[in-house]
Amino acid sequence: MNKRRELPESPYLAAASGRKPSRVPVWFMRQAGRSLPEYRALRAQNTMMQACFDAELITEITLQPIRRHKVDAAILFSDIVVPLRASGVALDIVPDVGPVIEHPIRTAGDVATLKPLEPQQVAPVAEAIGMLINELGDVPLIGFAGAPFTLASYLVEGGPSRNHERTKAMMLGDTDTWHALMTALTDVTIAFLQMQVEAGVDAIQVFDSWAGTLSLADYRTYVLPHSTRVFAALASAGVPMTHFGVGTAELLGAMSQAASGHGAPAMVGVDWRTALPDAATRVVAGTALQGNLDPVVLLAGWPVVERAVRTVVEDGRRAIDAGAAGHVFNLGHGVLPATDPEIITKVVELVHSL
Ligand code: 1CP
Repeated sequence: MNKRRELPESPYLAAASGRKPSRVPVWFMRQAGRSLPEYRALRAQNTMMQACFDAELITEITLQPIRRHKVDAAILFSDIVVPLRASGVALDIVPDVGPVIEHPIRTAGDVATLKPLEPQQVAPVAEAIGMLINELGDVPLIGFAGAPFTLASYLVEGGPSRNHERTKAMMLGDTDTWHALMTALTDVTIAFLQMQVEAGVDAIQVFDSWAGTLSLADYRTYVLPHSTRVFAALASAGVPMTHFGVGTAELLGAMSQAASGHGAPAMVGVDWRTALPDAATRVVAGTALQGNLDPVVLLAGWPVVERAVRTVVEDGRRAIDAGAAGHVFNLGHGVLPATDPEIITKVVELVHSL
């Protein structure tokens, strides 16, 4: 049994589930975090990893953008590498860099050192979810995890990377090790998401941020079966499931296939390179779309922002006319640290007024 709430009025849950929302829902990837002075103040006293394993801090940082921007969904404050760290991988999140892995995973022997995630290793995250669903009222809480490919890219490269070259070299040149790594990471992702669903999150999003580095053929061969297993394992919860990546114009069909057909509502995240009505023709019928304002637009001054926001909302309506099950307004990728939080608040007000 889980503790899931019924939120029939939530515009986010309606749009993500193919029902008609009372208004266009809006939230922002990376809405919690570095664009907010109240976040920077908390982080000045705690490392990222301390924050990610402290239920009170997770709760407070998750709520900060809800109080400020009145968005239609909260996203759990955590990171895609949290379940890896919890299951015993030596890693840190380094300021202004991102995840750094102490011993990169490059051989079959390295893969064999990876251990399954036990739910009690992420107990503070479960505790925070329990506190959040009490605090959030009728705002839904989105849980998340990294998709196996994007997790693999950090483990194999040892940190952030531009070309993902060691990752792709293993994938293409040592396929047995690759599939063993992807299988282990798929298990970790499923365990992390199952814990979140049991703790009460109202929706989940799987971040395959760097999948866009792959050709469609390679994505289908080396990634799709593993990502499909993630969604298939989570579907029985019945919560909307979103699959997101950047630079995925050619992969939208395959990524929606991974998330669809398991019996739970499916949504695909679209970046700014693909117009929403075009994305609607690429995804599996019955899929909702999320996106797709270029995050850089938020740095270009209000007149530019206003025009671009109106275009995305209109494109969302045209996407629904073209067959999309719904539209959730978001950015095409995360909020950039330099973004003025007041612009974000104004975007929320504008989307809600349209
Ligand atoms: O305060 C700091 O210095 C840490 C900055 C930071 C924050 C606030 C990192 C390091 N992670 C996070 C939180 C985070 N990460 C959230 C919750 C906040 C929110 O969304 O409101 C989420 C959903 C993530 C997910 C995440 N982490 C992704 C997928 C989403 C995306 O943006 O593509 C990825 C790729 C990461 C890795 C990561 N963690 C942190 C950084 C800077 C990065 C990216 C590094 C890189 O460029 O490869």
